[in-house]
Amino acid sequence: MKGSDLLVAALENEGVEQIFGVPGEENLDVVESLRRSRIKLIVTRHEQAAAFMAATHGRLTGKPGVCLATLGPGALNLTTGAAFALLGAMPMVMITGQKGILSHKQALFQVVDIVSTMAPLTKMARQIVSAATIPSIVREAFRLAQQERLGPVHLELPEDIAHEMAPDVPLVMPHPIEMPVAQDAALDRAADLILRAERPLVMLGAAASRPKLAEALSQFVRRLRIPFFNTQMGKGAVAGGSNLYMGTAALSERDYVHQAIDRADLIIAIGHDTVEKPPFIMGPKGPKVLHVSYLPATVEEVYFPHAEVVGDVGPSLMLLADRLEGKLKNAGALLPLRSGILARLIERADESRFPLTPQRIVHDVRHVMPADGIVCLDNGMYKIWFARNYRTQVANTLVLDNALATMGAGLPAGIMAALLHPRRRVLAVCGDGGFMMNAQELETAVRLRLDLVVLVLQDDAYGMIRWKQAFRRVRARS
Ligand SMILES: Cc1ncc(C[n+]2csc(CCOP(=O)(O)OP(=O)(O)O)c2C)c(N)n1
Ligand SMILES: [Mg+2]
Repeated sequence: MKGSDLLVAALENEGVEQIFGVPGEENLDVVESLRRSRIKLIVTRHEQAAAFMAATHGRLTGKPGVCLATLGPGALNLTTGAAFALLGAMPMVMITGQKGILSHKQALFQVVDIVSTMAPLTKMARQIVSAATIPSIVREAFRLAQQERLGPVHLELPEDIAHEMAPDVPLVMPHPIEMPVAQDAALDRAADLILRAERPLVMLGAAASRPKLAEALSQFVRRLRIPFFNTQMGKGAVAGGSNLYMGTAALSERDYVHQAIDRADLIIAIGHDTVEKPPFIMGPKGPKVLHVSYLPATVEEVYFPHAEVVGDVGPSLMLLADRLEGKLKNAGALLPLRSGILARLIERADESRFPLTPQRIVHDVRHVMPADGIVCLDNGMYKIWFARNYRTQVANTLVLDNALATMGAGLPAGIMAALLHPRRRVLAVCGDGGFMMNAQELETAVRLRLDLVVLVLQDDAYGMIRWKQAFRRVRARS
């Protein structure tokens, strides 16, 4: 078996069904091996879009998406996607080609040190130097990508290693990822904090959006009846239709939802990841924070929890609910603020002026999207409005990036969502600036015959930047 055949067999062994990318000369063996496999190679019009698609596959399924590029220029085009997946904690495997490493007949033509380039952008970046190691390296890559904290990995397969005959090496079988549940002592301390709280509030952060967590989170909220809000990337982890939903923190302070945050004496932060623009700013005064997540909190100037529950979040939350259900006298203390906060969200939502108010756009999009329809956002001014005003009823139906916050990912993310869910309605919402950063992928969407709608918000500007410039001018005058 050739190295490339072994690579493709190892990818099939991981359940990979499609790979996104643009091949080059150095991937020819891999492309041939793919042709003879069950895996579909989906050619995109730019490698960056391929990486955005693969990362979004990881985000929406919990299983790594795979993308492919050639050496040098192709591989470099994956880097923004690598950063997108790293900051956004999206499992992804990137495979790139390279010139032969056993001889250098083309000298250094197109050769760039991609492994070093990828190192700070991934959880692992490795060159494969012998075909015999492919099964174990591929298994390790997938294991790492889908183990908390999820993220991207990179494998470089030089063309001579892809072409060489490999000895008969068995594949390594995957098994479910095991994760310990939080310790009793930590759960007891957390339960005590929550019992003593007078005005508790739950916050759902980015890691709360892990697809496998939706059911346990909803149960936790239903069992304890503590009102909750979410960060931008935690949006939709629990149905926003719930009568305990208090809003989304689209800004770091003085947003509507901060009326509740500022009054809380305990915030139970589930899955908060400090890659997000802070949903609130911790200071010496203010609420106590209990961090519940897969991994310990990263301590930052604006986030330094007082206690932690670390472990597999779903089962840990169930154990916490077992200790507290029916015992919380103050669970609903902040609920009276709810109607006032949510009322602000529908202000100006039916105004008929032109250009449309952002509130009207969000309102109308919600109106035409079915409950399970998926909206994928690019980055621009409108993202804040969608984050704050769009009400979600189903987990993972508003896909946005509040971590790298890169322009250009909206359309590729929408393409991936439409591929994964051909029967659900999918809408990509992009600014005119962000849309043009990957507009070429419209051809990919058409070629794939996807049922995908793209809403382009035309203001003939990089609106977000124009807004900040205006803000500065006003400040300079005053
Ligand atoms: C790749 C990238 N380049 C630049 C930025 C900085 N940036 C953030 S928002 C923005 C403007 C976006 O313009 P547009 O897509 O038209 O949306 P609008 O704000 O006008 O609604 C820019 C340039 C970015 N986030 N990502
Ligand atoms: Mg614009």
